[in-house]
Amino acid sequence: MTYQERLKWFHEARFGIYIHFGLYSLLGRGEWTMYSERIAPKDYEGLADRFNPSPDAAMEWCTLAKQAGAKYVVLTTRHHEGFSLFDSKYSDYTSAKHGCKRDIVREYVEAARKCGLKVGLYYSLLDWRFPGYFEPEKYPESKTQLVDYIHNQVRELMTNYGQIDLLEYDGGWMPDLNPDKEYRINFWRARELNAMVRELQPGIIINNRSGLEEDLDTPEQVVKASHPGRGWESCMCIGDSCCWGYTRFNPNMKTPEQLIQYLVQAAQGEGNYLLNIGPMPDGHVRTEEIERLTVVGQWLARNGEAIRNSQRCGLIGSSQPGLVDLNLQGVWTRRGNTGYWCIFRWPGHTATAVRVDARPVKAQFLVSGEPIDFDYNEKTGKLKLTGLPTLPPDDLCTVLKVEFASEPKRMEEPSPAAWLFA
Ligand code: FHN
Repeated sequence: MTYQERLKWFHEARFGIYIHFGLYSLLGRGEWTMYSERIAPKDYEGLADRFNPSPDAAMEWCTLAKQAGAKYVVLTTRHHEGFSLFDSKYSDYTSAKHGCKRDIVREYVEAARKCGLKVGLYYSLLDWRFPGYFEPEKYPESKTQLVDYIHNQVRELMTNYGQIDLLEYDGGWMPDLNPDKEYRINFWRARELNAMVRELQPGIIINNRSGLEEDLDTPEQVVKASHPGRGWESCMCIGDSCCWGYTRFNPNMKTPEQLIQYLVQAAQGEGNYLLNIGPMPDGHVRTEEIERLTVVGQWLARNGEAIRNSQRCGLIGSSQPGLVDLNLQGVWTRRGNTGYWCIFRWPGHTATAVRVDARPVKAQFLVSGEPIDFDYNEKTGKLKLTGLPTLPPDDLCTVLKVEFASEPKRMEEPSPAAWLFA
């Protein structure tokens, strides 16, 4: 299978839901609590016996993801705290042996498949319980134990749950943030690890957080396109950036408008948006998150054509690195010769695009199909969509679909000041 073939579903999807759930969820202060508060394992591990998510939690996450218009989900099977949400021969510190005594990963994988979602598993390489992670030279045995342990657990995840579509490593950095990539790769024996994963799951997509580039770049809390041809996915919290796991007081929840803008920006760069939820201690999703995801899903149901399988668009407003041109209204996505102008800041009666190097043949509102009049000056490249309503038809983001005679590109200007005399 070629790289393009493996990534086909991923590009079609453009939108996924991340789920951070673990013992930290019981504390309500985010997933880094154990480390940030330096809670020793002996004092932390007691949480495991209180871990008892509702039996329908996994189905609730997946139903919500589907309702949000996501095409895949990614669950933290084991975060940095080290508690596994799956049954493991290599650890008793799991949801199968404590508290609810259930294999949450199995419930999740089954729920995702029932909902028709692609299955992603998150797995943290680092585990704060091992001194050998923090001080490998002082605790070499612990370091070896940790690395053997993660190889064994990843093998279990890749063997026991049928087809896994996406593996998202995390926590591959060194505690001193040593930037030497080769050191990290050797520390985790990442080449061997990923070769094993690919043998067990030939179609899988693997992210870049084991130190190896693999298939996907994964910028965090920002939307940042990789070079053309390379798969990428921006992951983001709904609330504050340190709150992936349930954070009871989480004041800065993004609005649905903001979430949709991030999704559109990812789509315009031919990338994906992985939006996180942090279920509550009982596994249910908080109302603030349900409400936002529902609105995003309603918008996507109407405007998905502009997002799924999107390609980069060379028009202004399409984030060409190094260029200062801005389109103030919104951004363009593209499929073939069709441009989708996703307008966040409604301009009123006329929407003007400049430096358009392709002849428009048809313009319409994406949702209603209602035609839009346009005026195009082939010489200057100015395109005006006219007769628009005073108020935006969609408060969240209105999409204007423009079919061009060829792939829409940015027109070269004879000189930077030429437009002053046009
Ligand atoms: O430390 C983690 C964090 O808790 C969260 O899981 C994110 C999600 O991508 N990754 C790490 C930071 O890069």
